[in-house]
Amino acid sequence: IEMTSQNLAPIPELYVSYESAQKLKSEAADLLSWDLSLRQICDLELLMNGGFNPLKGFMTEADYDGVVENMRLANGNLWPMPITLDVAETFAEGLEIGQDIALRDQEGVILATMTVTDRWTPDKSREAEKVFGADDSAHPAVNYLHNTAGTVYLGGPVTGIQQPVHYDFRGRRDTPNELRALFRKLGWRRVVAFQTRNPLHRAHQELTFRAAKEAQANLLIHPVVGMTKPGDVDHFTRVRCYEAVLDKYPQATTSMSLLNLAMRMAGPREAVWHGLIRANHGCTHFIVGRDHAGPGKNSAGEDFYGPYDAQDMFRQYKDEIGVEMVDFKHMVYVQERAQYEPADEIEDRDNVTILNISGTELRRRLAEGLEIPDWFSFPEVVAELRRTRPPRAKQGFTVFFTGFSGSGKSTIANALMVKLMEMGGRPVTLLDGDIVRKNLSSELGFSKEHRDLNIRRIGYVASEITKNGGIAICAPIAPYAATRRSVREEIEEYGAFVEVHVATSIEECERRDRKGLYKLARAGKIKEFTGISDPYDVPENPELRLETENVDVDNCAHQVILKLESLGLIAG
Ligand code: PPS
Repeated sequence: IEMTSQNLAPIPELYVSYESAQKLKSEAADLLSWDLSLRQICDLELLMNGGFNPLKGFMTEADYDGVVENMRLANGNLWPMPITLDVAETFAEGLEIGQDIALRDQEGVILATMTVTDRWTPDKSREAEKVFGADDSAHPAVNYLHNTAGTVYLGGPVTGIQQPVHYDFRGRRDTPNELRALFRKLGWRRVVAFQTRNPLHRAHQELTFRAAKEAQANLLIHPVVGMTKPGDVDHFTRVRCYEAVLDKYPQATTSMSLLNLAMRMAGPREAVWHGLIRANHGCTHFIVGRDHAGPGKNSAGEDFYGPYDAQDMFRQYKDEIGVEMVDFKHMVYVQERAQYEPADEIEDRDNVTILNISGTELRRRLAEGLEIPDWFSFPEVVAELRRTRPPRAKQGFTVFFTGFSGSGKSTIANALMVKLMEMGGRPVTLLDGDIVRKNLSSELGFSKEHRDLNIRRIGYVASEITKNGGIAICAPIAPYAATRRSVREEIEEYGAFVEVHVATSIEECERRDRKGLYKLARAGKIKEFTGISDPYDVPENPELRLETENVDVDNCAHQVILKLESLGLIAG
């Protein structure tokens, strides 16, 4: 593909002029407002700036159906990913078709208006099956679909008022038209884009450099800074790493721009989507690697997609995507020759030593403070990673007890706290069920909504403590698996989450009945009582399961300490 002057011409944006925007902004004070989620803000930004061209707004039902079923908009255009405005049912109910609503960021700043032409309740299981390949909540986007996204979708054209505000790396963010203008100015006629959500090490630098050489193109490092896979290295750290790596390319061949995309980890469909987005950003080539945008393992422990499914699908639609695929050469280090080589082109294979450090191994070495060799990465990158990922014994973490009322959670949690305080080193906070209900959640009852809210509050406080290097011990009932999982994800961004199931049986709890609550529950005097008249999802894979019958408290707390030691969270 050779870029013509035509495809570096500006692409359509959804913004109105400055004057119209001012007018719209004041008129919008009377409109019903929807406060956008973080993911919706990412989507809206790319809708408005043309990154999602040809979309003109959040999808209508007809576009959504086409996209879900066969990756095509109602007009036949290729588009693999639903871009929908999911809202709460209560919000949707109050709307009339044809009505304009204001779309606001999380501080209330109005970013756009939308004319609601469509409102429907999607079949989320169908969406999961068709778009992500399985209705399995181990997939981060399926989990989001079922547990975070609203139940009703709204569709309709968007009128852009202003870009979402970013205070970080402002000089590194470009709209599609800004990149097109840059390429025009630099005279870059062929540009190969590299999509990434991970820090770049030597192998990436080698492969992107080779890809650019092969395509006789300039290189655009185009990392995602919107939303990536839960647990990824935060984008602040990554951008500092990318900046260090930029210096390693021959001068003036390579540029970097940050993309505020919310990834879905949809493998093959995602690769096609990424290609369309890069075409909009003025690129001519796109690198697709092994397991592109892979979501990891499904709940049966198998990969969601085959390693080369993304490349196959990209090839299938290549004429419509508008960028040419450069398939990723898996690069490995050949010790005897002290250089990186494509894994499938190694000469004299039987007589050389091939070295490789997987992502998992890298995380392990960071967590344990072990050596990361020079052949693997750049010293500047390793230094950045060590700054954000200190060894585990210096990071904050959360111990999250869950179990029935009267199972012994609080007692064990208290004993654990005292033992940790005896050891010293990090501040410890106990967020016991009863304490939280007094200080944070005094207005809440025991409905599903209220319990979820209660656990989310605990999770929020624990994540802040973990982020700041402390130890949070939580001891609520926390009966719902999905809520526990979302708390886990929130905390794992900053440190370890150690789930401890206090597995005392309901019969034993009732027999002990320390607070006399079971008696009241049996008599119907307490409604929605966990284990009696309300559900409890038994944790499937807790880090530790404690049997408390015939085991004393000290021993239970000691088992937790041993677990923490084996996880490297406290020095042995
Ligand atoms: S939850 O579900 O996680 O929000 O519950 P939690 O905040 O841990 O609160 C549980 C304590 O509240 C008392 N209690 C009840 N528990 C369960 N179901 C009902 N309906 C209920 N009503 C009051 C009970 O004493 C729990 O304390 P623990 O420490 O768990 O025994």
